[in-house]
Amino acid sequence: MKRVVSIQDISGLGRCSLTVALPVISAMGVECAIVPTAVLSTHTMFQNFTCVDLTDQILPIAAHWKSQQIHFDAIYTGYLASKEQVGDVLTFFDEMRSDDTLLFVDPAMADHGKLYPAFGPDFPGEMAKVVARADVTVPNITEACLLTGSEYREKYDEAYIKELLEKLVALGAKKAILTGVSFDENKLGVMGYDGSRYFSYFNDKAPMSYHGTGDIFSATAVGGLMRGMTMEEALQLAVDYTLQCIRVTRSDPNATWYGVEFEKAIPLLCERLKDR
Ligand code: PXL
Repeated sequence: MKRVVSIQDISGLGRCSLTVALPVISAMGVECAIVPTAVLSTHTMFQNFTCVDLTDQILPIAAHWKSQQIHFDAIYTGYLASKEQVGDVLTFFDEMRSDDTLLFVDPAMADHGKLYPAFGPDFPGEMAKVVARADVTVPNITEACLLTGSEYREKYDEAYIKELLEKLVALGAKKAILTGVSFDENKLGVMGYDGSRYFSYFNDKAPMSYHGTGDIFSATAVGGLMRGMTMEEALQLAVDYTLQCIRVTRSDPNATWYGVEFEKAIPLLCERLKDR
């Protein structure tokens, strides 16, 4: 069985970061080890959330695992608790990465044109150092703009997206995938670039956006890659599963007011992986 380690926060209530990565990656038949970057009561869009930063645990955890000769097939990073943490995450890469370890970086820090509330304006510059090391990075358009110092636009064309992708690859990422891309009001998906070729995949656009769906997308893409899918297959599955999570949530009149009910859509993941 492949083994991933996911480095991101655990928000105790609500479906995001590790409370999504763990169940989704496990359901895909891949082991998911974790390094929690912080423990929060909820994600940071809630008022008065609690937060304990675990920066001081990252390197001791790496040292212990190294002493046990633990091998990871992928290191998947998401929400980091502070800019001070970035240096330790980079050291974690140096310590724990083998030649065959995939570095998957979701620079989760912003959406809809704005940084998340816990971060100051200097955070994107620090996150860019993590992105620079990535084999695969999956920012949304807001994050890509902040990482590359580009102007954020709500309305755009393919040339704008391609330019963002080229700038992300110029930062050092081997493959860049922009999420939440839409060239047609009824379609939403991803566009990627590996330094020589562009690729894209779109499915239906749901009428509402939900918090935490970026984390569902990333966890699914990591799981798919670990199960031997090509990048394009893994991205297709990630787009389709994320959409299905939104659909099952919307179809339930008693849906909770927060997060998507990804649990109900897990059968889709199993179905799409059954012949692998
Ligand atoms: O889903 C991204 C995310 C993860 N973790 C925390 C967050 C957010 C987005 O707001 O606040 C703590």
